Amino acid sequence: EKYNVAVVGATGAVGREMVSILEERDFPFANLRLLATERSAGTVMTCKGEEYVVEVTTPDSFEDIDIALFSAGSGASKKLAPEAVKRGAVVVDNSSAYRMDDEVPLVVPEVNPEDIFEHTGIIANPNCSTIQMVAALKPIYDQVGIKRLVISTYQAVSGTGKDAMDELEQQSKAVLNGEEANPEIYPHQIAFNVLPHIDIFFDDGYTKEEMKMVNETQKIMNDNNIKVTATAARVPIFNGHAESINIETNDRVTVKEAKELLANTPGVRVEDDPDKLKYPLQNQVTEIDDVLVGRIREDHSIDNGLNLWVVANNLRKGAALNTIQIAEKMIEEK
Ligand code: A2P
Ligand code: 11C
Repeated sequence: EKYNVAVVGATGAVGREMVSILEERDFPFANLRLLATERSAGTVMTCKGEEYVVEVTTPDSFEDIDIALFSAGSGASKKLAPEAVKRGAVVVDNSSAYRMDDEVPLVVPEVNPEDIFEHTGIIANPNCSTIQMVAALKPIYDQVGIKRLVISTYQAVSGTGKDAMDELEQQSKAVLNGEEANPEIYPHQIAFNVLPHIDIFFDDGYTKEEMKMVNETQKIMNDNNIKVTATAARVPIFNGHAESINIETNDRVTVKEAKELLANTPGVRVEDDPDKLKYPLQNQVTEIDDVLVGRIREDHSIDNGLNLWVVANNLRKGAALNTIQIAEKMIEEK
């Protein structure tokens, strides 16, 4: 069977990856509609050897569409996803608009694939930093249980979008030339700097990005007893998120056991050989779809604890790839 597929936000940092991944994985589409705003309408993009002209997104864009992949920000999803559903499409949404909605499954196919089939029109794709974390945690959770997580993230500017990638490039050149950096997308200079600030601040001092890691993790793992606390930082890297994850488990897991569990998990690759200076690196994941895990150590400060360094391509596993894997699972069972 073939499906009519729309990509909303096709010209964005994630949307472009979606179009490449539909081609790479030979997604069974009959027709493909690439959608954005008037800013990029008319842009020609290719997929599986065919050229497609990007169109302005309107409610009628979803006539005859079976699957609509959204990555155009939560404003666009709030406005347009219901229009797509009304016209019979299933929406897989990469924005934060619907993630915590009780009606909407929030899915990482390696963790909770069964939730896909509970959808009522919309399936949400989690935040990038949550996806790579839960993919690595799932085998440990299943084996020994997880009580508490303490996370620090080191997130690339591609998470913000293509304008932020341009800003990092321009500022880096400017600073090296002894010129002013002129922040526009971020509130401070991002080149040669680290900003402990991603998304908006709440009254209690946490950012929305940090709270996504708390709430989304509990929802995906279907366990509100997991305690989670996070600090999310933006680093001057174009693509690839890293995170330090401290895990307090219910029962002890040794380094050897943890390595074996992770090595046998689809979608995860262990990169951990300190003797050979081998550990996950952000500049490694441009061409790698797996979630890389290394620096696996027992936390000697508590009875049952583990430390991990986890790296993944935030535009692919963190966004476009996970979205398409959800769509693949959904149609696979039919
Ligand atoms: P456009 O290129 O026309 O601005 P990024 O996250 O890299 O900034 O990309 C955002 C993507 O979402 C772009 O493809 C952008 O289109 C698209 N987009 C933004 N707002 C809307 C909207 N209201 N409706 C449809 N697409 C949108
Ligand atoms: C970032 N995690 O790196 C964000 C990007 O909730 O989908 C994705 C925001 C979201 O800035």
